Amino acid sequence: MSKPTYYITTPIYYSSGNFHIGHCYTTVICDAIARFKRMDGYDVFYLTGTDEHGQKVQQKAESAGVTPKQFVDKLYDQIVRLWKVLNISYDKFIRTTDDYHEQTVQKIYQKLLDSDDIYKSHYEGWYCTPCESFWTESQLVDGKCPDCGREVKLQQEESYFFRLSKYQDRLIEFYRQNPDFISPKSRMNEMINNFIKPGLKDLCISRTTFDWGVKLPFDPKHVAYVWVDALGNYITALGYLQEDHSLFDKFWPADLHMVGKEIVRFHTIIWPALLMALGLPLPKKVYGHGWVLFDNDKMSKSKGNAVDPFFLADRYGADAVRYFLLREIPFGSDGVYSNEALLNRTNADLVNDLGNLVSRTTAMITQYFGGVIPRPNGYNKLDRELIDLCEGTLAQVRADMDALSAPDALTDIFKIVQRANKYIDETTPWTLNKNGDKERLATVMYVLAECIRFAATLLVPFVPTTAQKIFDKLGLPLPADFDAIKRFGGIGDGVTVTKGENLFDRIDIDKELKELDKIAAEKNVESQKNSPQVPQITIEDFAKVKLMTAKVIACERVAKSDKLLLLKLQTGDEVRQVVSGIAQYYTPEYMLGKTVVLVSNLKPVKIRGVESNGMILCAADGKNVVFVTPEQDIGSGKEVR
Ligand code: ME8
Repeated sequence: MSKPTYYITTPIYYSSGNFHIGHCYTTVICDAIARFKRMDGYDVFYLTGTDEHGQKVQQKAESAGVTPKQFVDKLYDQIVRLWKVLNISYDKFIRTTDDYHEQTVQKIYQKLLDSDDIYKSHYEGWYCTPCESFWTESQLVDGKCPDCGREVKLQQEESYFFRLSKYQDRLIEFYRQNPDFISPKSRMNEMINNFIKPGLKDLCISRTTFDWGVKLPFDPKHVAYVWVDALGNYITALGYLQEDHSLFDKFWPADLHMVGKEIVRFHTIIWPALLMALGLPLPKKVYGHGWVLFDNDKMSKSKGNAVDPFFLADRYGADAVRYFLLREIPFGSDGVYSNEALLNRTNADLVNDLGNLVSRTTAMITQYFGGVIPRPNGYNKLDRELIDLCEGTLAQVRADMDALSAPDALTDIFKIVQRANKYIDETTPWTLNKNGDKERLATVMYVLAECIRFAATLLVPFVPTTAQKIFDKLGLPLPADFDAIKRFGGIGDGVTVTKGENLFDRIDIDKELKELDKIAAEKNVESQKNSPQVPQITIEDFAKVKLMTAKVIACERVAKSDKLLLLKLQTGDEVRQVVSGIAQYYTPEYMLGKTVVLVSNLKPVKIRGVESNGMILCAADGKNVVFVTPEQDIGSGKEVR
């Protein structure tokens, strides 16, 4: 009989920055689920990958002075290395720059055009470049992106639209018939109340202001909207619309799209509607997990609170990191990362509970039985309690994993570990030895070895390296599935244990936290050393710069440039023209009537053959550029100092 299939995906990761411990969360959870399902008899396909197109990547590559492809290649290398370090057992890694993916995205667009799900029009909306999302005025929060709180800019362009509005009723009906489609439940209400009820608008799904993307086959000056390109990965990776579509036939629809809560909207509204338009079955579940926070803020590289997973895995081992993420972050809600929490968790569970049980048991079997696990001699009531616990735990853990709750699964597995530690105290094997009660001692040792075997088998999906080490110590092969723990009593004759090194070394937490602070301070000094020194200037130096307010009275794009705007500025009675590199951030229409701050005594220069008399002041953070404006209307031509 063929095995049931299970198709699980992570989102594909943006290739625009370094990866932090928060990023590892989705992938580690999916890895635990995928490994669990494999051991539980499923034919699993676990997909992950990278999201490599879009304006953000193009801009970052430009600032780094490399091509977008060179830029994403470097991040691809980094993430593949990270997943290797963390032991992520994906079956396929997709890159949106892979040829087969790009070609299939083109076919998808063509199919949508042919079925009249796409039409050409104009778009005007508020665009958040970091999130690659368009928003309507009413969706903005304090005029900023509702997802990330950053600046948005008004953009207008010729675009193709997907008839999303047409699918509104079908989506609501689908949710009604599949109440578990969006999990946790609270996210379902969020989607319906915040997005569906106000009315779905058709979705702009092509861009013309940059070209790092999949070109539309029927209008190549347009590139595919990154989210359509990215969401498509879940089916292109399986061979959809390709010659070999056997994986697609076997695994689609997906059993689980695991995503962070901020991208549930894309996966539960846009993605199902696109699939409906393509005439494909919809995924069975989208789970929106919470965030790993740092000082109660979402961890992110740009906020400077990112924690480096390479460093942590190297210092404490990949399994300590995996265990922390799986056990400590309450599933479905946000959880906080701190070095202290990681070290406490490691010491309490991995060193004290698990490490102690394994080292005490192997040491006693070595001391009392020359290392060979003895045969049991009949079980008493106390033993039966442990046997029942072991035999009942798989069903319990399976139920936890069906509810996708790794923290509960680990809590249940550790009940065996904790119970077995208590059993050592209750049975006092050293007394049995002293009293010469070898028969009882043999049973106690056997029960303990079996408890370890049960716990370690169940731990394989969560901490695979540690589980392997435990099986090595027990002198048993790593089990490939859970069949081996259906019945207590699986350890046969003549199995020899080795005590060897500790599974985890105890951490002196106070000392280690000080050490980590020292390392962080050294890193800080290092990065400051590497940043160029800015020379100090005197007030006289500064006085040489003549700054004044100026009103934009006309504005247009500079021909053949997608970066430059030509602004006509009123400064008191005078009018002058300035070329500014803000076309990717502001439209000419938006700039009209705005007051800017002008560096008025810059020597005139020609930019792209157009004379520029001065420069307008802008603030930039590497992603966004915003112009500086007086806090109140003060008129044009006023001195700024
Ligand atoms: O969203 N805590 O990619 P991404 C928990 N390319 N999870 C976090 C996190 C944190 N602090 N930071 C990031 C994208 N993540 C798109 C997806 S799919 C068609 C396109 C999670 O690199 C995040 O929630 O920003 C998401 O699940 C994953 O990392 C990738 O995020």
